[in-house]
Amino acid sequence: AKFKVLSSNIFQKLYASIRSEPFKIPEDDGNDLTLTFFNPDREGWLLKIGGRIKTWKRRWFILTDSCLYYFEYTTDKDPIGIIPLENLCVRKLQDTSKPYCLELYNPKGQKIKACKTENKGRVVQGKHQSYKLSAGSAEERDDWIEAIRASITKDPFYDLVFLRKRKVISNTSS
Ligand code: 4IP
Repeated sequence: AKFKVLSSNIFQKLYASIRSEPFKIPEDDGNDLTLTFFNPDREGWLLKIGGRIKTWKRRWFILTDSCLYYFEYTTDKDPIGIIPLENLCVRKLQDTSKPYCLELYNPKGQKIKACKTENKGRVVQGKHQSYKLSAGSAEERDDWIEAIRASITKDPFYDLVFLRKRKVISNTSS
């Protein structure tokens, strides 16, 4: 009998609480990237040359979750472009027009998969064969290269595949 009293009391409380504050699915339109950029691996200004039209633009870059995002202003919420770093490589580059260059490229020689928002707000595919970037100093360039490399290899899938490969190798060799 005691149990009954207790449980009906709990149900009454539950009922009252749901009545006063109904269950609601939290509002989220899936477009809020604030959390994505909360604790990046690295961020800073870099110059970037265009894909087809070769103009240098100063852009704010954020490296996080194996992706490189670039913005016009540091305070912008939405990036102009997003470059997933999966399957890409990064290297130092000598360029005649800008100092301290680095390049993101696809070792298979294919065009880089990326997306960007055009002036009118339309999202289109990137048109870069490679991304050529210029840092403010040799040190910054080297730090970017290091951070990008670390971010690429931090990919959980990469680790998973790496571990499996190692397992296969150790199984076949024993
Ligand atoms: C643009 O040149 C900018 O450099 C763009 O950079 C670049 O897009 C365009 O490349 C290039 O044509 P103009 O502004 O002189 O027209 P941003 O988008 O940072 O402003 P990317 O793809 O580098 O973002 P193409 O490939 O779209 O022509």
